[in-house]
Amino acid sequence: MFEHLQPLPADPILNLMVQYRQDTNPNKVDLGVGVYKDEAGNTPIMAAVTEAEKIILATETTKSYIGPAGAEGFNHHVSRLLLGNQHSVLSDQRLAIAQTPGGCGALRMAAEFVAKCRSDVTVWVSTPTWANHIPLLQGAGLTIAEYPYFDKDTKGVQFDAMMDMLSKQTKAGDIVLLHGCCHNPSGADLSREQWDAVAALCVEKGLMPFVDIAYQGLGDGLGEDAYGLRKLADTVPEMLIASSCSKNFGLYRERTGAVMVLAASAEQAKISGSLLFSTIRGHYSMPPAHGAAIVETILSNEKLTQMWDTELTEMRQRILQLRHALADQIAAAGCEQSFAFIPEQKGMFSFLGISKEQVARLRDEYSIYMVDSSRVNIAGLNSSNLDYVAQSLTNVLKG
Ligand code: PLP
Ligand code: TYF
Repeated sequence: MFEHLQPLPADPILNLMVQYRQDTNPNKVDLGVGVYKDEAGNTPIMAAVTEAEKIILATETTKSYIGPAGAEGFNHHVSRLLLGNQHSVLSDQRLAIAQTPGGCGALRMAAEFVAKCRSDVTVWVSTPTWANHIPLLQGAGLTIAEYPYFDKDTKGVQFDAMMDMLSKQTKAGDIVLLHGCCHNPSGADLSREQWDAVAALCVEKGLMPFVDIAYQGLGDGLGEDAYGLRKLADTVPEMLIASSCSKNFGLYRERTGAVMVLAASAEQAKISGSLLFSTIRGHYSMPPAHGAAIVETILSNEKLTQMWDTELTEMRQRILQLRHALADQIAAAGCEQSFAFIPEQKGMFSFLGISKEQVARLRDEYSIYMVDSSRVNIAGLNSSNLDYVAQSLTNVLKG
């Protein structure tokens, strides 16, 4: 049965973690996998999470099964965190929602759900997009096409080319995958006016938006980062959302996320929910409980919500400071190339815009790790390694 199998390549991002761990250089710097790090280079458990865990430990009475939709309280709070408390989608009961194992689980369940609705659908993804989007969507049998997104020259969004492609090459019923905020891997986000235009185009062309939001609160703020998602939910009749609590609650390994289907009516939302839950049953039956219990405990308690919000704000501000500091330090190191675009971008990632060979030199000669595309995790920088990174990059760019 297994003799004919050939080894497959490892996840290029997760594999960087392994390489980094094996490196014995005391100056090594990890700018690879997208996890938040503090000034000491640690990925801490948020204080609000620890407090919530104490409450859960003291009050939990059962570990009995829960069901494919997961915890109702978690779903209630997460839908409000994303859509806002007053959204008409909620009062009109046009939402079907399920707690999922992380944003990946949400993406895959949304894809499987779509494949059951219509197998001939095309999902349009940005060029580039998060590498995992491709296997998660293709694994459900969906066809993928790409729309232009990141502009290597301006370091922003090629918005005219994106709109041109989406208006001319798509057909009604096609799905457009959009990063809700903090685009992974480029850090280049749509402006509010651009979100408005995308929403109008979706209505005009009958396209269904599918928003992947994994960094809410790490760009401009919790509400600010949901602008595009809320605008779409205000505008279009149907929409999909995959959300993740991995980054903004620091719950990575607890696998906590949610999938949402916004339907045209309450009746269709109910039927969509039944299809979604049946899809989940066919994959993993029901999600793990602990991460969602933490999020529910935080968001249902005013004091803990405040504590979490304060901590998340500190994380966001630290990333922004690092963005400025990196651009400034590279300039101070005498680099001819400008990196002034870095503070303009959002969230954890930016492309340095250097070649694969230069990325390899930084890794092999300086023990600085980043994804081959030159994507860096800004949160991996701190005051002890910033100078070293800026100087090493400048050396490599000098040739
Ligand atoms: N979507 C994007 C764009 C991501 O970067 C990530 C990774 O963190 C996810 C979704 C889902 O992550 P997780 O499954 O860890 O919640
Ligand atoms: O892009 C990143 O680094 C994060 C973390 O299979 C991640 O989104 C990377 C790879 C993966 C799952 C999560």
